[in-house]
Amino acid sequence: MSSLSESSSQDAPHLSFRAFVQALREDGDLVEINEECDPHLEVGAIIRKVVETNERAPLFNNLKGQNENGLWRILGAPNSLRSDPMQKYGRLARHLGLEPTATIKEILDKMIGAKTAIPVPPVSVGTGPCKEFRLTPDQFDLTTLPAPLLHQADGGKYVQTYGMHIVQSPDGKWTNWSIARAMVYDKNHLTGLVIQPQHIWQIHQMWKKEGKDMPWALAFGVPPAAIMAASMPLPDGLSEAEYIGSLAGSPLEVVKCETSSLMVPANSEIVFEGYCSITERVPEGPFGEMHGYVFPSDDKLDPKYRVDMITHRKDAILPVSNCGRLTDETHTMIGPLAAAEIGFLLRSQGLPIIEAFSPFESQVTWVALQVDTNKLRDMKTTPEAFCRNIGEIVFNHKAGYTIHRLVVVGDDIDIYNFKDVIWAFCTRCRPGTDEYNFENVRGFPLIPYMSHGNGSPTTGGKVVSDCLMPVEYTTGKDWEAADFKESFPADVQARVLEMWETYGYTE
Ligand SMILES: Cc1cc2nc3c(=O)[nH]c(=O)nc-3n(C[C@H](O)[C@H](O)[C@H](O)COP(=O)(O)O)c2cc1C
Ligand SMILES: [Mn+2]
Repeated sequence: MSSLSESSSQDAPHLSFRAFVQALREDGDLVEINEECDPHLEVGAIIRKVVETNERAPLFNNLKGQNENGLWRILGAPNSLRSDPMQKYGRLARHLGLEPTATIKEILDKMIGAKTAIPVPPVSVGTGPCKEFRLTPDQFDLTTLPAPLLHQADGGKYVQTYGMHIVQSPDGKWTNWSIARAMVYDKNHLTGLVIQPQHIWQIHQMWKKEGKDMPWALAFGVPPAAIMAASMPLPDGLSEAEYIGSLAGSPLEVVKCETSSLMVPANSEIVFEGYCSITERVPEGPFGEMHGYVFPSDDKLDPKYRVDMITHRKDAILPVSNCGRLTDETHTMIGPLAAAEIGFLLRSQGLPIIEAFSPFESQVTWVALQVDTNKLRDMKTTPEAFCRNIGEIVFNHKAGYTIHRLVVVGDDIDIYNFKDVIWAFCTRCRPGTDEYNFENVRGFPLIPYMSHGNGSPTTGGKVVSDCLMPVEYTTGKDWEAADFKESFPADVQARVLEMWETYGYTE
């Protein structure tokens, strides 16, 4: 058994949230704020301004309402973008033990690569840093701890925006780790989203059938590799903990909860333990959401969580994602990770999809699919059959839940470059003729045109936009782009580049 603060094999930034914060500090990607900040809107406003300008992540060391053991500090924007174009995805890369210059393709390839690796299950350790302090309900009050009010119209203090829910099927065979938001309800309760078809919802349904409340833990400041997996729509029945072991290259250390048999990452910053009710629902939201809106008059009920125990590290750090307009964790993670899973799904069904990405400019409601057009021609298919097939597969699968438009493009389009994607969409996809609508599939109610639009909030509203030209299905590309790269012979291009500065241009 290791002592509480002894160093372990888990000290790499992608395996320890504390080490991750240190890596951001060393990368010059952290602003430590030692002035007292108010979790009532001030912290939220700072994080919002940070993510809207790709600024460095704020570490709030001194929060109004912090207790004597430093419960808690806040790290804002834990997985947003960097302004340096060479390190745009540096924070995501640090989550996975990659160099901060990694491209988004390298990051997503790493996430996908773990899918075919041999699972490495977590190892159970006797204790860990998350057990330094232990608080029973008479020793904490969630309403006075510094949970942030993130947007002025939010219906509560969203303490849970970047923590990981840990729940298990009643037969103990499936342990799911996932992010879903939750706010403070009263001194020892939370309420949060448990929505179909998410795995936390699926497991909640199983407990409902058993007639028992669902044992639950919520771990904040978990190993960064774990939070990436917790945000990816991995297959039903797959325990994220095993996936992370193969992703990280070593097993993750977990430790038993004080009040249940659930296991939590041993070096978590903070752990809430308790139950999620199968009967009681209380008002939750509204919340400033990932598509960039809050509807102040929204009112709905969501399950109530009871917190029976809090354990935490000294000077614990609560990670906070303040979602809304671009670019925050709900964009850098939800869209790209779903896209990666969608690409994998289509390839596993034999479809010639090279790459998949969700452009941020679509507020991550689109996924662009790059087609290998040589293989497409070998299929001797038609636009309608091909696009209908893609839509049927993706829109009837959980991985496609949040995505409402699939933009199918040829191999001349760089799907990571929105300028390319929107060019193909605007010039190759004829409105009406080249679009295949899906009205009998599950929709994503969080999108404003669903929840507050003209149709059903939960069904339909999805489309496959075919940006392949008809010849790409038959004889191949018959055009040249009217641009520098495709409309000039190589020797002319080379001379122009060579002479560029002599002409009087810089760079
Ligand atoms: C910052 C952040 C916040 C999220 N909030 C929610 C949420 O409130 N509700 C939800 O169902 N999914 C939310 N997600 C998306 C889920 O984590 C994602 O769909 C994941 O695949 C769910 O896990 P599961 O596949 O095990 O069900 C969020 C993701 C991130 C990165
Ligand atoms: Mn899952």
